[in-house]
Amino acid sequence: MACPISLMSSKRHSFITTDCHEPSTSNALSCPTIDKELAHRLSEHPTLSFAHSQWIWTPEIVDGKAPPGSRAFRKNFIAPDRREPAFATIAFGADDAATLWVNGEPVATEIGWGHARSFCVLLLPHLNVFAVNATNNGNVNNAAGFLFTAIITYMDGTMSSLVSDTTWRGQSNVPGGFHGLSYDDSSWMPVKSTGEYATDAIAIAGRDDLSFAPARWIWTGELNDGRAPPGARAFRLTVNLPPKHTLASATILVTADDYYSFYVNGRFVGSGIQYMAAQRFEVDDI
Ligand SMILES: [Ca+2]
Repeated sequence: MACPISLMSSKRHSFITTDCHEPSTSNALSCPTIDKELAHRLSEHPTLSFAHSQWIWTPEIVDGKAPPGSRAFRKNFIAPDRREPAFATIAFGADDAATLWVNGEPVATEIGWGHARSFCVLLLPHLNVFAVNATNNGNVNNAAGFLFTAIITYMDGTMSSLVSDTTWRGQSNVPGGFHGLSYDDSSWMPVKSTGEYATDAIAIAGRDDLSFAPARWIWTGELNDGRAPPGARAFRLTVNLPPKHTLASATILVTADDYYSFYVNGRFVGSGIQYMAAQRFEVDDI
């Protein structure tokens, strides 16, 4: 699917986004290039996956659990073999939320990790800095992690991958200006990896206005510290349209821990059995 591209700034390190709605089953994003010669050299588009990414957090994490709060992470990327980076295709997620900057420019905030979007960012010729403010929610120690994958495309048309691993550095607070290109992180500690558990199962979509970013996990009032008795529960939402509006169709993303059946106006729409793989439904004639 060809995506219209919008260039947010003419600066070399500007952030580029695509406007199109790609199917959530696709994890290939047609990255833009402002260099026509590079466009001719590219024989394929980067395909993102978390398969080789590791969940990382500051060393305070024990048995996969860390105190609630925000932590800063950085990765200084220097291109190998004197190759000149052109752009990066990036996806990331966090337990529970993260904001990414590249070379001091904000890219996006992702909440959760079940459904990651992909982003394209133009890179600098030499050093490029990826900086993250990741937050673990809650009141007590609980599961925490940051997950990142990127394909770096070089001006010669070659590509390499960059993932979250123990070469990243972390800090147990978030210093002012930590996302800047010139910030000195040499005193920061290497992060701790909690493994690759289930990372390759996470879907990465093209940039899509329909995402779980503004959504919250919900359950009945029985929920206590994220846990609830086993069993089926029913949920309903009534949508009241503004005056003079009629409804024609709906595009829906849905998932559940552990499984669900979904209905619209009494009609069965679909079901899912795995909370890390959301379903997308198009419902017409409603
Ligand atoms: Ca958490």
